[in-house]
Amino acid sequence: MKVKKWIPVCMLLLLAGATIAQDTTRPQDPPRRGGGQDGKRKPPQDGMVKPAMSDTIHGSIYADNWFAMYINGKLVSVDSIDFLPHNVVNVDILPEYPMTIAVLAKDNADPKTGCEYGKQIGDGGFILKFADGTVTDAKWKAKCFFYGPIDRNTTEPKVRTDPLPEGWQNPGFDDSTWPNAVEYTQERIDPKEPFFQNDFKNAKWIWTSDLDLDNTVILRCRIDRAGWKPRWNTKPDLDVSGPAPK
Ligand SMILES: [Ca+2]
Ligand SMILES: [Ca+2]
Repeated sequence: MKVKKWIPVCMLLLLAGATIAQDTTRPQDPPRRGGGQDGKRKPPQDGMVKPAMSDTIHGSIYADNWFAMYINGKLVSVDSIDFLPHNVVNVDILPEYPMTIAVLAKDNADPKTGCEYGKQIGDGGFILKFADGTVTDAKWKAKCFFYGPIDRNTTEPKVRTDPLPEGWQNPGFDDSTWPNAVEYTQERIDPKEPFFQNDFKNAKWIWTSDLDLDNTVILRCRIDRAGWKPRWNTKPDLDVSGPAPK
């Protein structure tokens, strides 16, 4: 009976060994060349042209402390670490112009007090660069929706919270009356190590006018490319419009 029990265990171990062996021989991701296997573009099927990796651009984003980014109304990236350590998020983006970028960015702040670590006032900061030349700067729009502690009073802290406006992430949203973003120096933000390991050249640190007390902000920007047309003619059929973060 003991022998019978050992047979399945041995088989499992053999299978596990085979899986591990397969994993160790898995090839590295190929360089970004686009098209089908071996980097060769497949011929169109019935006139269909599909987007390839060679149509995508790289993007790097760093937020103090967290962000959710929408492009043309679709959620494309969420900071995978909400608090610490400060991290850089690198993403592939299939750009379509005009391209409206809308970012919900949050400093680490208690919703009831606006403070962190008990009674401390923390600061925010956001920077982004895409390989098409898109960078954060004072041309972006920025508005605060969670402010505090009011008057920097950390003894009896009070906050002001406004609901996020309907459709804030969509291209058609009217942000014409919003203030422009404020640029901050690298010294003022004091970014941590991952920032220096990524390419943010020409990008500026932005936030609203109060880096300390404006704790939740929306940052928006529209990138135009006159005459741009997609190389592909296929459109997604799936629905990825889910509930937006608050
Ligand atoms: Ca703060
Ligand atoms: Ca912070």
